[in-house]
Amino acid sequence: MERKEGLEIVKAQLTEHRYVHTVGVMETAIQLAKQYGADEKKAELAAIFHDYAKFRPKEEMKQIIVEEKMPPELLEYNSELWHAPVGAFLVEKEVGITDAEVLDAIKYHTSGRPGMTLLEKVIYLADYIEPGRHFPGVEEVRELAKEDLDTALIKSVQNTILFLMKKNQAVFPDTFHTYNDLITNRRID
Ligand code: DGI
Ligand code: FE
Ligand code: FE
Repeated sequence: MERKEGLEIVKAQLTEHRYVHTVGVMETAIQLAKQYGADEKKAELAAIFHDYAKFRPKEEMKQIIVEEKMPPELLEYNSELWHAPVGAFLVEKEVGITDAEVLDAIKYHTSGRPGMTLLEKVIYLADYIEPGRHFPGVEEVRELAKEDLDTALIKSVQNTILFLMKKNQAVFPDTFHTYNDLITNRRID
């Protein structure tokens, strides 16, 4: 699919703000893919569609999680987590994207998972550091991303866990598992 067509499809699903975010993720993902040797076209496609389901009604997402036998524990955690696996399902069904690597990058863009692929890491990180993001710590992760993908990823997962804990929110187990997997396989000092 061409970039223009993908962006038109996704624009209809999103608010203007979320669409601008999506374009930022796309540009950042292509740049990271170039830098770290991931497939640039797959990075572009996954980035364009990563938040496709962001504004679906909660009831619709809940129904898809149940009917498609997605992990039921998703329903016990923040509904913000749902748009990632539901998005992967819907872009296959409604848009006709079938590339499993692209679909997984969409599916795991919020929580990550142990053993993330290069493409999954690129999309997770691009979502975190795209130019429209302005939260504390993002600049540090942008700097780390220039040097080392895993180091930047570890910092962004740490920041996410700390952010949730400071707000007394539950942390989805896959988010911890992602952190443990990355930190076990690489030390940062
Ligand atoms: O969709 P975006 O806003 O671009 O970014 P995202 O897909 O990374 O979603 C971020 C939201 O998801 C944010 O509100 C925090 C929430 N979130 C991310 N990881 C976890 C989480 N919520 C819980 N409860 N547990 C998590 O591990
Ligand atoms: Fe998202
Ligand atoms: Fe996003």
